[in-house]
Amino acid sequence: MEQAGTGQQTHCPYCALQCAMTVTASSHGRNDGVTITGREFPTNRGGLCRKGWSAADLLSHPDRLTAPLVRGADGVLREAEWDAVLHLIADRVRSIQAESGRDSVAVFGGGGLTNEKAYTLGKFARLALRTSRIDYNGRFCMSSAAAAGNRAFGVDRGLPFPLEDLDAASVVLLLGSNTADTMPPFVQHLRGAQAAAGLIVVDPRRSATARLTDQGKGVHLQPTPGTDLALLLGLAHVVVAEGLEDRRYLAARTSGYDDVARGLARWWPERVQGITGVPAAAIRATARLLAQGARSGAQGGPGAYILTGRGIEQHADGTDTTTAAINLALLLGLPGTLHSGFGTLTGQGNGQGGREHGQKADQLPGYRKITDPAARAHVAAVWGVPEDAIPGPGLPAVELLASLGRPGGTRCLFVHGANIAVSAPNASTVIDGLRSLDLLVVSDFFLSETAALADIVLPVLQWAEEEGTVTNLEGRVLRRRAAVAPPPGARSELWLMQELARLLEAPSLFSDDPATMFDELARASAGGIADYSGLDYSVLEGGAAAYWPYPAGSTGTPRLFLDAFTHPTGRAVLVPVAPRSAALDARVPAPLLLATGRLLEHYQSGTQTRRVTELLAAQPAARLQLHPATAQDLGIAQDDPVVVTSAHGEARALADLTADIRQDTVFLAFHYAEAESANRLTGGATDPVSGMPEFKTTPVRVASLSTRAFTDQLEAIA
Ligand SMILES: Nc1nc2c(c(=O)[nH]1)N[C@H]1C(S)=C(S)[C@@H](COP(=O)(O)OP(=O)(O)OC[C@H]3O[C@@H](n4cnc5c(=O)[nH]c(N)nc54)[C@H](O)[C@@H]3O)O[C@H]1N2
Ligand SMILES: Nc1nc2c(c(=O)[nH]1)N[C@H]1C(S)=C(S)[C@@H](COP(=O)(O)OP(=O)(O)OC[C@H]3O[C@@H](n4cnc5c(=O)[nH]c(N)nc54)[C@H](O)[C@@H]3O)O[C@H]1N2
Ligand code: SF4
Ligand SMILES: [Mo]
Repeated sequence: MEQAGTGQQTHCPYCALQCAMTVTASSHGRNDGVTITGREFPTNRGGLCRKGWSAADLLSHPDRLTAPLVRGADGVLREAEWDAVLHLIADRVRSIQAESGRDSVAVFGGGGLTNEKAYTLGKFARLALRTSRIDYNGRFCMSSAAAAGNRAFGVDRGLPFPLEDLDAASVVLLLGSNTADTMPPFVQHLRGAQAAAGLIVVDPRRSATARLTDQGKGVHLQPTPGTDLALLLGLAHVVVAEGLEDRRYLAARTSGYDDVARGLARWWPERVQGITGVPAAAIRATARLLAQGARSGAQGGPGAYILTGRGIEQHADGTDTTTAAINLALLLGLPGTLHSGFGTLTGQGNGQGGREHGQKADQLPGYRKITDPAARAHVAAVWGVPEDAIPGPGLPAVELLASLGRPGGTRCLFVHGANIAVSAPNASTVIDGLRSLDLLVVSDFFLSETAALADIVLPVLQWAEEEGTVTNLEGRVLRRRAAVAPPPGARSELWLMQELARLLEAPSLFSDDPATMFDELARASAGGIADYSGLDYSVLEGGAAAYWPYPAGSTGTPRLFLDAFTHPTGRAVLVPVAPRSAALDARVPAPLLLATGRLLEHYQSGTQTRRVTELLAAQPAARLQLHPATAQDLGIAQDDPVVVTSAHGEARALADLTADIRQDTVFLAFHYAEAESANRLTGGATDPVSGMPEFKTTPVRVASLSTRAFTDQLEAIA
């Protein structure tokens, strides 16, 4: 650890941009006066957002958990000794499994965990708990993009090129992504496209990112939520109908063109306008703009990029919608070229690495499939166990959460790095499920809403208190460094997994040394898709630009696909997709459509940012964005308390009238808990391929609280 007073070079605790920062501890006292400064790095270029600047508050926060908590018979959580608590957990796990089988114990992980922790958690579930049931919050985040990327390219690395490549682009299409709020320093990389009048933003709201297109810098398309698939088919229709596709590229580098082109015939712009509300002329103009950028890129000039965010992915048809975006990119010849490309913007701090090393239900380290005999044999050899010691595939997140407390379902759950009581869909049902468990063990550094429901809470280390690696949105592996001393009483997650594994007599190595677990991860990933086997802490220490795959003897892969795609044929696959008619019908007599998402000032379930004074002061309460015309119809004025009701529940918020949103759409951020929780409204529908919940389009009714009280009275009288 660094001496007090000298800066430690590390990266931000929050999102996948992983901005580089220097954290300097004060020379007196623990963590008081820790300072954070932005550091020069190709992704953030010295910039940080408000969350990054204020992240030091997390380190010295009075709410910090510093001793394990155990719920007594009276229902109260009380401090206890580590040793006793770990024995208690091991005993309870053994007795629950003896009664109800190994799969009655489950694990829920997170995309914010370092690579070392995510890898160890997957191993801990399979070899110490001996359960198949592990999944994580990335299912709610990157799963649709991952499924679409795997299907088209044979690999899922969010950006298959360094972020700096975007700087030279003349056209960038951002689909359902609000980076101006969700990754503010990223916006620097859009300046080239803005200067060329080529920034295209697709969002039902005139978001901060959509406003970057103002003053002739580009185009904002504002479709009805959940209609992006039709919009993308419309854009692709124009490309094919006007002969704008890159025929040479399609013939040399792809398969599946004929089927997809045939299916596009039905999606002429006027029809698409009827579904999406985006004018046919704008669809044609956008397709031509993209094609112009693509042609320029193919000739070595400034090219075109298509990028997706959660706005188009977090739907029950998110995989097909992302596939439609990839098809459009392939028709234009963008992926796997030097001046153009396709990518998806990963969300959580280790959202990329966290989805590669085995905390997914169907996965082993190195992005291997748990059902693949060769993968199982390789990992079993690294772990030093017989292959049949590794369980088969478990349940994806939504199914896992639905199994909580059910007869024959899950009786015990370990949560590491997720606040599912706030962030999972249909949160009220999830909370009931958590309450009905025989044993809920939550590891966190704050008493999150999920931890508050636990039988046992384990206080762990955070970000600037421990060593580890994360893989940023570009697929680049970075060192996170310890900069301050942890509070006495809190312990590292690697340590507690090591101790529990020993008590549960796990047949393999569990070490609390991050470098040791990284080296094992590297070996386990060797020969896999996400191969880290050429990396270790000393390589990363040297500042190597470590883009995976990074097999032993290589220097990594900043740009994937330049020679070939990852499928055995070397070709990318165009997959025919179309809206399921049910999905379109469901929207027809639509009341209002609720879209959910993020604010600049808060992070995710808000466990961290609602505790930072400056951020809470800026956004203290849930606000429902709605159009003034809609508000007038409903008799709602600015700042009125409103109640939002869906088929799944209701939530409260303050009305925020803005002409920046469609009249048929309302928007609520999901950073708040309890009565203000957006996920009381979202339901259980999931994407059939990825298991992604429908977060972005929920039919709702909105009423002012006073009107609502009046109708309730009427109903009571009737
Ligand atoms: N400030 C902040 N930054 C964050 C996070 C955070 O919580 N707070 N979280 C991080 C994480 S984990 C993630 S995944 C990323 C997410 O980053 P983004 O994907 O940028 O974030 P969202 O706000 O979820 O959604 C983006 C936009 O999608 C729009 N949208 C909603 N429905 C639709 C639709 O049907 N179609 C289209 N085209 N657009 C739609 C919303 O209006 C919103 O502006 O952000 C990361 N960065
Ligand atoms: N309605 C709606 N819901 C959504 C979304 C949406 O757009 N709309 N977005 C979804 C998306 S994209 C995401 S990524 C999820 C995120 O949802 P969550 O998983 O709830 O995200 P966080 O709030 O980051 O929760 C992380 C928790 O783990 C703790 N933590 C942080 N680091 C560590 C660590 O290293 N170890 C341990 N043990 N704990 C740690 C934090 O204090 C916090 O309590 O939400 C999803 N939910
Ligand atoms: S953009 Fe993301 S990584 Fe950068 S400072 Fe903000 S939260 Fe941190
Ligand atoms: Mo996310």
